[in-house]
Amino acid sequence: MRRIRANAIAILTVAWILGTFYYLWQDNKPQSSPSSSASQARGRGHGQKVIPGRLEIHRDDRTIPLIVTQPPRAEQQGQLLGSFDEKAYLAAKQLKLGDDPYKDHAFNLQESDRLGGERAIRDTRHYRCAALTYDTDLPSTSIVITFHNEARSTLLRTIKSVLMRSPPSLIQEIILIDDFSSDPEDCQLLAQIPKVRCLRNGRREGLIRSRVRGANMASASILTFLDSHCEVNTDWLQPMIQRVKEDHTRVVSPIIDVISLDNFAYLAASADLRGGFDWSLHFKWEQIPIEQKMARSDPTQAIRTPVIAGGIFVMDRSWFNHLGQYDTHMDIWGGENFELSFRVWLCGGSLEILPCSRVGHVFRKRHPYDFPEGNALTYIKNTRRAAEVWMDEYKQYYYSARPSAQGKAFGSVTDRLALRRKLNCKPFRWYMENVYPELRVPEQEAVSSVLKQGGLCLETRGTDGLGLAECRGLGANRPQSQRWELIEPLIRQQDLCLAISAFTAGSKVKMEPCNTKEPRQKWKPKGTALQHMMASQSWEPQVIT
Ligand code: UD2
Ligand code: MN
Repeated sequence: MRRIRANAIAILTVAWILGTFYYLWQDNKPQSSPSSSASQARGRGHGQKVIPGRLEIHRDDRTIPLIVTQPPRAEQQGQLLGSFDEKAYLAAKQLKLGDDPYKDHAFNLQESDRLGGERAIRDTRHYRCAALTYDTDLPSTSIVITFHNEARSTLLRTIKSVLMRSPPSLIQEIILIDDFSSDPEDCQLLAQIPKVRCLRNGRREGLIRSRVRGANMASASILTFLDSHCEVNTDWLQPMIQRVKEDHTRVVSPIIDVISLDNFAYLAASADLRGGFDWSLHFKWEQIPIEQKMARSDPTQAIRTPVIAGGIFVMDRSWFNHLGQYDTHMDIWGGENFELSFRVWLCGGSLEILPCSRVGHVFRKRHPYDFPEGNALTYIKNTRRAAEVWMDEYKQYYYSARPSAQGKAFGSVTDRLALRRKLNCKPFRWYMENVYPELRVPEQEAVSSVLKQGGLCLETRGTDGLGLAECRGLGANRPQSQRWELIEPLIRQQDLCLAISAFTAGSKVKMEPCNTKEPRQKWKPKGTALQHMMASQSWEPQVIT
C-alpha cells in the first residue's frame, strides 16, 4: 500500500515538473513573424499569443521592463509620411542658443527636439495584456487633436506614434484643429502626411469648441481624442475600440503614462488609479477603493472611473452627438471633463480606464498659453456651468469650496438644462450614491445634535446597542454616545448609522455600518423631528442642535 502511494507521488511529481517546463516553453516560444499583426489569434478569448523578442521576466503585477516598441523600418517611413519632409519641418524651428528651453511650452523643448519625430518607448502594460486578442472587424476611428502653439517635435511625435502603433485599418483619419496658433504653416505642412487633415480656426476658440469642430468633420463611427503632446504605446487603440464596439454607451480612456517635462523619459503610470475630484472641481488621480481593488482578479479588466482626465478618450460618434457633444459655451481650457463625465454617467453611459491601453502625455505645471479672460475666471466660468447644470443641490458644496465662484458670470445654461431634460438624465444624488460614494459631503455640513424622545436622549451602548437615557452635558461636554451627526440621509456616529430593523410598523432602531444605499438607513428632517424616508411608520425623535 505504502509503495503504491510512493509511486503515485513520484509520478505526480514528474508530471508536475514536465507540465511546468511545457508551460514555460509555451510562454517563451519565439514568434515566426515579429511585426505581423495578422498573426494575432482571432476572437476575443485569452488565447496564447507570443510577443516578439519577449523575455521571460514576469513579475506579477509588474510590467515587462525589457520590451521596447520598435520604430518603423526605413522603407515604411516613406509610406507613413508621404511627401511630408520631416527633416525640413523640424529643422525650420529650432531653439536658439541661449533661449530658455521651457519658455514657450512649459516643457524642455531642447530635449523634445533632440528626440525628433519618433522614438522607441517601453511597453508599459501588464504582461497579460499582450495575450489578449481583439475582434478582427473592429470599426475604424477618426483621431481628433486640437492644438494651440504646440512644439513641432511633440506634435509630430503624437501623429507619428499613432500611425506607427495602430493597425492602419483602424485609422480612418487624423483631424488636426489648429486653434489659431501664431504660425499657420504647421497646419499646412502636417496636412501633407497621408490620412492627416488640418483645419485652422479663424480665431482662438479654446479646446472645447475646437474638439467639437473636429468631431463634426469626422467620418468614422468612432471618435478618439488626443492632446497634442502624446505618444501612444503598443496596441493602445484596439482595447478601447473593442469596449466601445461591445457597448456604444461606454466612454473609455487609457492609462495615461507620464512623459517627463524635463528629460522626456517615458514613465509607466500606476495601474491602480482612477479619476476623482474635490468639491472645488479640481481633478485628481486617486487610488481605486480597496474593496474594488480586492475584487480585481484580472489586471486587464476595465476600471470604472467617476471622471476622466479629459484629454484622451474614445467615444462612439453617434453617442457623442446624442449626448450633446460638449458645452460649447465653455472657453479655452478646463471643466469640460467634469461636464462630460457627469453627463455620460447620468444620462445612461459609463466611463472606464482600460489598463491594457497606454498613452504617454507630457504633464505640465503651468499653461504655456494665455487665457483672453484670465485663467481663474475661465476655470470658474466653465466649472460653474458644469455645477449649475448637473450638480443639483450638491452645487452648494462647490460654492463653499470655491467661494470666489459666487457672483461670477457664467452665461446662460438654459440650453444645457433643456438637453438634460430631453435626455431624461438622473439626478446628481444618483451619481453620488452609485458612481462616487467615496466623495464625502463636507463635514462642516454635519449638524452634531442630540436625539430626544420623551425628554430622554438616544445613546449608543457598547458596540451596537441603543437606549434612551437622561441627557448629559452641553455642547462640547456632551458625551460621544449621545452625539449624533446628521448628514442627509444618514444619522451617524463614526462609521455606524442609525437604521430601522425592518419595514414593519413598530420596528426597532439599531446601529449598523453606514451605507448610503441602504434604504433602512435613510432619514429626512421633518420640522424639529426626524422621519424615516421609506418606512410606513415613522420614528420621530426630537432633534435638538
Ligand atoms: C487636461 C487634459 C486636457 C483637457 C484639460 C481640461 C489630459 C491628458 N489633458 O489638461 O485635454 O481636458 O485637462 O480642460 O487629460 N488647446 C487648444 N486651445 C487652447 C488651449 C489648449 O487647442 O486654447 C489644446 C492644447 O494644445 C492641448 C489640449 O488642448 O493639445 C489640452 O491642453 P493642455 O495640454 O494644456 O491641457 P492639460 O493636459 O494640462
Ligand atoms: Mn496636455
